[in-house]
Amino acid sequence: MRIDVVSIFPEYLAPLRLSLLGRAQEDGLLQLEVHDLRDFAFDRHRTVDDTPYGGGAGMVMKPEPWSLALESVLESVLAGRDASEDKPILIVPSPAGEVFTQALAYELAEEPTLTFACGRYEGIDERVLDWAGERFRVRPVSLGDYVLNGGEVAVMAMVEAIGRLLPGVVGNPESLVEESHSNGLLEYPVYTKPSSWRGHDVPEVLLSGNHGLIARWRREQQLRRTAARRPELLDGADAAPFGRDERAVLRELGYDVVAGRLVRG
Ligand code: JCK
Repeated sequence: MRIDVVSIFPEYLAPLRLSLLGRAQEDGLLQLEVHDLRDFAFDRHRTVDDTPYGGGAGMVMKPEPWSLALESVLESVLAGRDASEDKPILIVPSPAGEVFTQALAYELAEEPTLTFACGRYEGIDERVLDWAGERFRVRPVSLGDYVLNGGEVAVMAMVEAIGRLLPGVVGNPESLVEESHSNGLLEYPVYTKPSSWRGHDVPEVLLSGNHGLIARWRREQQLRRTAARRPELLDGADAAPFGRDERAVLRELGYDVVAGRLVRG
């Protein structure tokens, strides 16, 4: 996969050259190209922002440098794509985008190229997205419901989540297979040696060697954690996957089964 990122802080993306994704680039599995938006601003001060029409606080990113930067990226991206393919994807991190999820990471990992446009200030002049829509499949995407200072941190998170799904990037692909079969619950807790540490013991069942019992205990932990930390993940969930023991735990946690769905009592 080829990934292009446009930013006024290209150095911000440097950590994407480290670790797992750094290795993926050395192995030719991932091509990462980071571009400086200011290289496409040609006035004396290489200006990329201006005051907002309609008033209000802060500054807005000017459209012209963005169009020149994206045209430049598009030229190299299209050179490496089949003419038969769809338009390439342009991801625009935005607090007003659809929320980035693992499902979206899987979807985007299928693409041959991804382009990311990192805004700063109060964001990018909206006309850039309209204009880009004629050349790209534009996806405004939010990392989550909190406010960042720009798109760079969101791109780091998204590129890491997508990059680790590319074939050959994760050393032990079994962990990816396990993940893809994950049941919509939070993870169970994990432990390693020593079995007793500063007065805290590993749960006995994990030392028992009884794999059936361990599997049941882990599922119960998943249910308890999900009910405590993310109860909305259980609301309306299909009850079919939960067996007798699990339904007993769910009842204890305040859930009932109504018409085959979990509901909080
Ligand atoms: C891209 C500029 C900064 C800060 C105005 C926001 C009410 C607008 C993001 N999950 C995420 N949170 N924030 C971003 C993100 C922030 C960005 C840019 C992404 C470009 N900024 C900024 C404040 C505002 N308000 C809420 C008004 C932009 C992602 N992905």
